[in-house]
Amino acid sequence: SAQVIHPSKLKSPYTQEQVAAVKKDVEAILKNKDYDDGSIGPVLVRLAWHSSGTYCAETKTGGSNGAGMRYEKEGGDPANAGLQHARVFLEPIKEKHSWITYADLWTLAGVVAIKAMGGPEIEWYPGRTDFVDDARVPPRGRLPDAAQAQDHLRAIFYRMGFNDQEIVALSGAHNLGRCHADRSGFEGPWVNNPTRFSNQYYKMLIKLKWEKKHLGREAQGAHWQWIARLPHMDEEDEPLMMLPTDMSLTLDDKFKPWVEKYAEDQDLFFKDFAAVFGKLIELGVTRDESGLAQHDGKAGEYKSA
Ligand code: ZEM
Repeated sequence: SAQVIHPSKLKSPYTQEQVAAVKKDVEAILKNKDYDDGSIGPVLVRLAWHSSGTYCAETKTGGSNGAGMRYEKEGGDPANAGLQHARVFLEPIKEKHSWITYADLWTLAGVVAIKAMGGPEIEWYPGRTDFVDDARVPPRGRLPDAAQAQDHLRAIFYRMGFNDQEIVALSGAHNLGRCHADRSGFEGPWVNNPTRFSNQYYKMLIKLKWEKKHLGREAQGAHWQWIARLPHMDEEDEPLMMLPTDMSLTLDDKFKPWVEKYAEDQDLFFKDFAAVFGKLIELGVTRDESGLAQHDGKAGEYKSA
C-alpha cells in the first residue's frame, strides 16, 4: 500500500489557535446540571466512538470521516439512538467555529471530554472532511450488540483491526455515562461516579456479585442485564449495571487477564486506553499531502510515528 505520512507531519487545515478555541468551548459546555449525572461528557465520548466504530478494514468503508451520522441512513440506525443529544449540544460550537468540519468536531469533542473528566491525553489530528460518499456509507449493524457475547465482540472489533487487549482497553470507556431505557433498552451506570474517568469499571466487573435482571424489552434487543450494589447502597438506590457483552470479558480466557491487569493498574489502563482511542478515531481517515482525508478509501494506512 502507498506510503502515507503520519498526520503529525502533515499540514493542518486549522491553526493551533483555532483548535485551542474549540477545545476551550467544548470544555465550557461539559458540566450541565440538567443532564444525566451532571455532564454531557459521556454522550460526547459515545458520539466519537459511534462515528468511528463503523469502520471495516477490509473494504475501507465506515469510520469518522464524512460525519455520516448527520443523515438518516447512519443517524437513524437504532444503535445510534440518543446521539442526537450530543450533536445538538455541539451545534452552537459548530456555528461559532464554522471552519471546523463536523467529523473533526465530533472526534475532538470526545477527546476533550475524556481529558476533562480526568482521563488521559489522547492524540487527535485534524483533516476529516464532511464529504459523504454514498457508496461508502456503512450498512447498519456494524456497531456492537450489547445482548451478545465475546464471539460477537471479536467479530465486530477484529473487523475494525483491533486485537483482544485493545477490545478490553476500549471497553473501559464504560467507566463513563450510563444506559438509558429509551435509547438502548438497558438502564443504569456501570460505576458509581460515571463522570470521572478511571479503572473502576474493571474493579466492579471483578469484585461485585452480579445478578441477572430481566428487562423484557425484547423489541429493543434488551432481554436482561447484570445488576449489583456496592456495600453502602440501599435497596432503593439505583444499582450498578453490566451489559451481557461487558460480563463476557470476564468469561473469556484471553480477555480476562486484561480485565485483571487494568483493574490493578490504572496507569497501564490510561496508557493503553489513550493509544487505542487514538487509533479508533483515526480509522478510515487517510490523508493526502494536503492534510485532508481522502474519501475514496484508496489511500494506504499510516504507521504510528
Ligand atoms: Zn458503549 N454503550 N458499547 N462504548 N458507551 C453504551 C453507552 C456508552 C456497547 C454498548 O452496547 C453500549 C464502547 C463499546 C461498547 C460508551 C463508550 C464506548 C450503551 C448505552 C450501550 C448499550 C446507550 C444508552 O442507552 O444511552 C457495546 C456492546 C460495546 C462493545 C464493547 C466503546 C469502545 C466506547 C468508547 C471507547 C459511552 C461513553 C457510553 C455512555 C453514553 C451516555 O450517554 O452516558
